[in-house]
Amino acid sequence: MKQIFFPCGKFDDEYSNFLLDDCLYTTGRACKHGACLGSQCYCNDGYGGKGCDMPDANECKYRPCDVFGYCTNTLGGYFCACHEGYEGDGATCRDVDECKIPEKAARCVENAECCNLPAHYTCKCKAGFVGDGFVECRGETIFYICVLKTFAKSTQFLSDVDECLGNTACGSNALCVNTVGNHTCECQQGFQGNPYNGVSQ
Ligand SMILES: [Ca+2]
Ligand SMILES: [Ca+2]
Repeated sequence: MKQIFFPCGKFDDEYSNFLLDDCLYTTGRACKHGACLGSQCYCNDGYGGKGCDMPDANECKYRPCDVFGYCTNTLGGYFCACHEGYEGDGATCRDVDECKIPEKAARCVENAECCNLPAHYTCKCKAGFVGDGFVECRGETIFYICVLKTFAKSTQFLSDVDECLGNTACGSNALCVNTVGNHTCECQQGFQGNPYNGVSQ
């Protein structure tokens, strides 16, 4: 409520009206059949107009609009409109299929697909791609290859045979060295020849 200066401590009916009805002070119009809150007159049921001084039915209380719409009461009538993301006359509202609107669908990057949702939409990466759909959808292929390579290596390691355990892997007098998945044959110091066939001093 606004501060009012009372000359000579006067407090007559005119001033008391200002105090009781802030709307009268701020807008110059009394809030006749309603409640004044923050300089706005909120009308009692059955009244309308800025000062709530006109008879008006609030049709909105009968919820005449679609569940996805909203109602605005007006003096002598009302109107319906749809919430954002819906289209129609308010009495009937249906979801907007943003994927059919070229400029919205174009926000989906390469390898993403547009998915319509109630009230909005999203961009989703296609199978085999990861990302948020709006900034990027990168391929998962490289990742898979790395995993497969690691898996193959570990499998190879686990299944490695130590050929050197048998005495037939290298030629006679040669040195056998086991490796992952294979082996090599080398000459011992002071020996000559092909270590795979046999060496001699
Ligand atoms: Ca009305
Ligand atoms: Ca939608």
